[in-house]
Amino acid sequence: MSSSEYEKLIAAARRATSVTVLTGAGFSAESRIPTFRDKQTGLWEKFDVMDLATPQAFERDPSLVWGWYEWRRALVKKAQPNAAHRALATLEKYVPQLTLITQNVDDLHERGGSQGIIHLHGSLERPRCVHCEEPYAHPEGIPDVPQGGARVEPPRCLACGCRVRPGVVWFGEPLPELEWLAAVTAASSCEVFFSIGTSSLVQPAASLVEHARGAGALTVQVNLNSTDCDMLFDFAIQGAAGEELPRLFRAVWGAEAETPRS
Ligand code: BV8
Ligand code: ZN
Repeated sequence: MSSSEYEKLIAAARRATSVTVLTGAGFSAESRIPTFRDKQTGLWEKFDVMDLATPQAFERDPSLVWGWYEWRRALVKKAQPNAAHRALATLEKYVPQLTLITQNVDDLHERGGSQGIIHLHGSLERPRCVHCEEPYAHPEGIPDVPQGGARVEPPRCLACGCRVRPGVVWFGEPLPELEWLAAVTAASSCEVFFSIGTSSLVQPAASLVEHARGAGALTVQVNLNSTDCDMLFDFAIQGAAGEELPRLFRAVWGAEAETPRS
């Protein structure tokens, strides 16, 4: 993006009092959490995400799928929120109406200090019974899954004895209604819509930018690479979220991200 373009973005965004942000797996990449586009490693190397993140996969091989989620949960537990998480959390103090919508199932936005996060695709921290939907509480501590991954037998529901499943939205499953409604409302009523760290390939989350455009919002994409949806955005900043967000939020709102609490 040219410097004059960047100045235009700063001037336009500065007037905004309502901002909606959609984040994807790229937001957690600088916390060393692999994205969906990254090649899988270890036991998962020969599986496509689509072969693991579906109800059919869990039905077919519950230990393989539960092991993959426990391996991912261990990665998140060992990870720290990055500069992008902190910059976004700080922005809440500068923008009167800031809504954060995430496709991510990790809790790094929460641990980075953001509030009131809309999780469109569920959370690793909310497993539930596959049959009676009874919530299940993970045991304390970091799941003990070997580096290369392993099959792990899912725990059993304390209420009915059926298997516990990850609390995420799998491909082919509907998004949680209230969260989706809140996300569409926030995208359709903001002055600036940011889409950060997402390949914009997964629906219906990727359609939120259309709702924002339809409502006349200024649309901004921040992504390490260009995506197939670049042309849907008024501004497309190519760079790492951990570098671009602190820079942009400082330039627009004078937002200074706090130094990480030790
Ligand atoms: C639905 C939870 C309907 C699980 C996820 C056939 C049947 C049914 C549905 C469909 C179908 N065909 C298509 C669909 C729709 C389907 C879909 O979109 N498929 C895609 C593959 C085409 N959608 C669904 O199935 C949805 N449900 O449609 O239901 C319905 C209605 C009523 C009744 C029944 C059914 C459900 C979709 C949710 C799937 N679950 N996650 C889990 O996590 O395991 S999606 C998963 O992908 C994650 O949430 C992830 O966040 C999300 C999207 O990926 P991204 O976040 O964009 O991550 P990605 O790796 O792709 O990209 C990372 C980006 O970051 C890259 O662009 C990279 O350049 C950038 N980046 C990297 N580093 C950085 C960076 N950017 C900035 N800074 C950096 N440092
Ligand atoms: Zn149950």
